[in-house]
Amino acid sequence: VELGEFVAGLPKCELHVHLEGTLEPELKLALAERNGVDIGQRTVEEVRGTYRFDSLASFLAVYYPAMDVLVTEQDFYELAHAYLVRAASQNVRYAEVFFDPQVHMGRGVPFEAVVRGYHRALQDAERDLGVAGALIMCIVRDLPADSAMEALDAALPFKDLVLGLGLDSDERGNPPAKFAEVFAKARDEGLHLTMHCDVDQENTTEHIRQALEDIRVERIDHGTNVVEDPRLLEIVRERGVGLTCCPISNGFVTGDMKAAVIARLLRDGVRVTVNSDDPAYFGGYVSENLLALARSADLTPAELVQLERNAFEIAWLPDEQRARYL
Ligand code: ES4
Ligand code: ZN
Repeated sequence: VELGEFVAGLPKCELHVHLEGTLEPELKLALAERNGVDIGQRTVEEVRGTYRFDSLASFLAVYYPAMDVLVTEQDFYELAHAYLVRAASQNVRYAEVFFDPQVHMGRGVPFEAVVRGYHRALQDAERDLGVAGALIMCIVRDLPADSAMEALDAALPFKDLVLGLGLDSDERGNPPAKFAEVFAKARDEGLHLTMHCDVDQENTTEHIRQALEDIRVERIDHGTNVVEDPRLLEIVRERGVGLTCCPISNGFVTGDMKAAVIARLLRDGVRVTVNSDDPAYFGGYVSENLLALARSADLTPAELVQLERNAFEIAWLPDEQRARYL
């Protein structure tokens, strides 16, 4: 079997995808039109022309303004539904998906509209597409800690619809410690915890240390710089902390897919996984990420299977549901 076919057929679990990062140009233009929002471009080609990224900052400068087109519960539903259709077509069976409520709340969109739209899409996908899923709300780390706490408080009445809390956006000057109180409260409320420790950011190993030792997250999003500190790597192994890696995204943000380090961690038995991050912007869903990694690091089919086993193992699933996938 050719590698592309093998990847296509593999049952998959995606744990690191930002729903707002799945907004394809066609839907962006349709929502802009429907909501009377001027995004500055009128064709798919013009929209794609703005997708020139060589750093996290240059990506975020395109990513956040685009969210203005998302206004009603139905808009959020359609965004998540479109992602789930793509995921199902790639044989994704289970997905834990991120969203950024603070960005929407900051534009006057109620938390409830966001979470109900996304949740309804997940319910429909489980029934109609055979993809199950759950929501992880992310704190936008370049906003103040007070804003993060407000977002968590807004989420608590909808706690049944939110599985976990994450941390994303611009890492520079925004360490995990800035949100210690918010994450402590989320833990007390029964939420699962993860945080982005992006590849090659400033103070990256200190951020990984804070996430592991001070916040005690269960997973780290990206996190491959852990190889630079043997003590932290030992904590990751010992606790079975999962790393949700995104090779194509890493390629845009750092100029390097980090394929060699992801492969090394996989071969060393660390629970690394492969994910798409912002597929509409970086041009690859989970299958394209698996294929890019496999070609770059010469992965075997058995190693690709292990990547998906890792993902189902670190997913925040009840054991009886997990058993159905493993
Ligand atoms: C993100 Cl690539 C990346 N890094 C940090 N935060 C993000 N949110 C969406 N994509
Ligand atoms: Zn991410």
